[in-house]
Amino acid sequence: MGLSLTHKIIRDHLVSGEMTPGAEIELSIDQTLTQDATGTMAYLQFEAMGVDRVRTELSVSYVDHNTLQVGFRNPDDHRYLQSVAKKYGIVFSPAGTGICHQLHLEHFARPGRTLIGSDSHTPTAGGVGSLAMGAGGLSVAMAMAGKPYAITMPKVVNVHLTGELRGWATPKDVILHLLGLVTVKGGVGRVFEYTGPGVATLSVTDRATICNMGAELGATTSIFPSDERTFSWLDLMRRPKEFVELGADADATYDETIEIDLSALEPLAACPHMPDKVKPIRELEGLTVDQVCIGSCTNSSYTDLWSVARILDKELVAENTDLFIAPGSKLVLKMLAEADLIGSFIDAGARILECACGPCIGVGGSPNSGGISLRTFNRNFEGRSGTQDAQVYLVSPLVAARAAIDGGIFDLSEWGDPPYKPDMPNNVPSIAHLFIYPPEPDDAQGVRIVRGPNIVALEDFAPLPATIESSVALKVGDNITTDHIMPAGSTIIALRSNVPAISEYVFNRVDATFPARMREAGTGVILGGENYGQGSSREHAALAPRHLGVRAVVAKSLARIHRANLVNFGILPLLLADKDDYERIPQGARLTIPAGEIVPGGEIALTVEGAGEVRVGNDLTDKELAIIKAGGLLNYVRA
Ligand code: MIC
Ligand code: SF4
Repeated sequence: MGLSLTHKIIRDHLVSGEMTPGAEIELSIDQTLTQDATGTMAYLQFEAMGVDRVRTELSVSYVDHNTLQVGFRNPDDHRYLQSVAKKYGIVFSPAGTGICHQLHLEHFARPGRTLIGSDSHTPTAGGVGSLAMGAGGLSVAMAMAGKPYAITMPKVVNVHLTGELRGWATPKDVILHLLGLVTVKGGVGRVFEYTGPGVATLSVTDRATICNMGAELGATTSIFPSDERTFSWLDLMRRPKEFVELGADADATYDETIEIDLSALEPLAACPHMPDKVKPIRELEGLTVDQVCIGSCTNSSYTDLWSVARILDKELVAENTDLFIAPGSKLVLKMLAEADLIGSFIDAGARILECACGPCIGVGGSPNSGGISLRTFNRNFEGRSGTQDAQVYLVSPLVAARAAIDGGIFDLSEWGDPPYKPDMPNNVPSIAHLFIYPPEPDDAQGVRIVRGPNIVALEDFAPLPATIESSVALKVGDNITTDHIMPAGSTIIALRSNVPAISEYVFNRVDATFPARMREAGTGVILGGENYGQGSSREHAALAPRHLGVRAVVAKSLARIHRANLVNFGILPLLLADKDDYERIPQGARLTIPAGEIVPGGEIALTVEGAGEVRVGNDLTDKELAIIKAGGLLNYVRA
């Protein structure tokens, strides 16, 4: 029986377990990446492991999320990250060089390699056939220490592409279409593997856009085969020797199949406030737009911005609209400059931002009150832009550029022919000299780690008690994101290396009294709906609640990375055996959890004041339960 590409890469990296969907497997990890917002904590944890140098083939530390440097905090973090990279054998990408996923695709991602990154959009590297997954910082630290990465063996979905994109439809619309089809929780426990004749019509950056936003499906990852288009990309990126041809066997079998006819797609938008609230652009005709943002790890490649430059050429951004453009990397910026395309951005009145995440994570570029913002990004969660009542729509760069000139979505029939398909230039310049490579091990010995006052030491967590006497500190609904649990934005994200300080913002936009109430109660339990913890990989969404005393999350279902982060920090992830019981449990109810009775896969009865017994199960492995009992992964490893 033939194998899918996913199965082949997993087979080649399998350390333990069997390739049966649902089984726990451990994979050896070739590459890791971190970014500054999750990196400080990941490296503090790596330091605590006492390993003298990273054991991976390649580890890269990017600074891209928080580059505003309002006050000393971010620059202190950057200095810390740079010194850690130097000491432990990690490549360092300084602030402003670009967004981690775009840079990794250009410079380091390799077909057939495993990659984990402390950022949920790490699957972007699936565009070159790398099996790339988002993970919590502690999991990445473990991989840097040479430990395997544990996941649940996913189902593999064959996304069979036929036809070719036409008109204003772009790769962004492929993934938006899929999101509309399967929703933000439809990808949990699955890898989306793209096959079929339509694959050859997509470039590596097109493929990267699709893999990137596969994160919004809740998927373990997404992957494309490594073919001629991959070779052209690696060749242009001056890495032809890193090419290997890779794909599924002709008779590969899959757990599920989804057919997409690329020729039938039309431009789409994800409407406020969820990436799966997808509608055709034509249904938005008449929408006036206050702001347009072009960039982010989803759509900031040269080809994306080439199209934007063509649309903006000899045009002016509408008076009522603000246009931001953030190229994904300095390589993209340099190519645009060499092709003489930056001029059209300037003349059109665009605001050109640093090559960084910026507005995507609410670090600058927030919309006006109640503003309508069209963004080429991947997430439009309520409040994420930094403006609580803004209405954010996710669209392709083509639609975004057009709307910037028109001041909204108007007169679609007059849009004419789109400037698609752009090509890469024949000669791509290099920015390889901007990465800071670590010295040889002997020369790294004496490197001093720079710790400013914002770098706060890790705290020790107590083991799990046999009985948890607590109460429901907060009851939330379905699809709660990590942006709800631990918001970002320039003020809060600057506190990522300071857990006591950042904990004051847990659930800030849901219930600002949460931290104070937790401090008073000492411990607490969160009651969640479906897909609790979707979105980012930020482990602070587990770590900060743990700091405040959260000992368990009881939910209808949990998102993959967040569930892993809960385990890593010793919080029990419990699943309601009967989802209807959710209605019976009010916020504030006292409850008793007989934690000592929990066995992997088994059920226990919680005693809930006023509701009697409520049965909860779990999908923990023996090892995960042992980690939680120890009070978290660091304690477990130390023991
Ligand atoms: C995001 O897009 O939400 C982030 C910011 O990149 C996060 C990581 C973080 O919170 O630092 C992610 O996607 O994992
Ligand atoms: Fe950065 Fe946004 Fe991509 Fe997250 S989704 S890595 S914040 S650009």
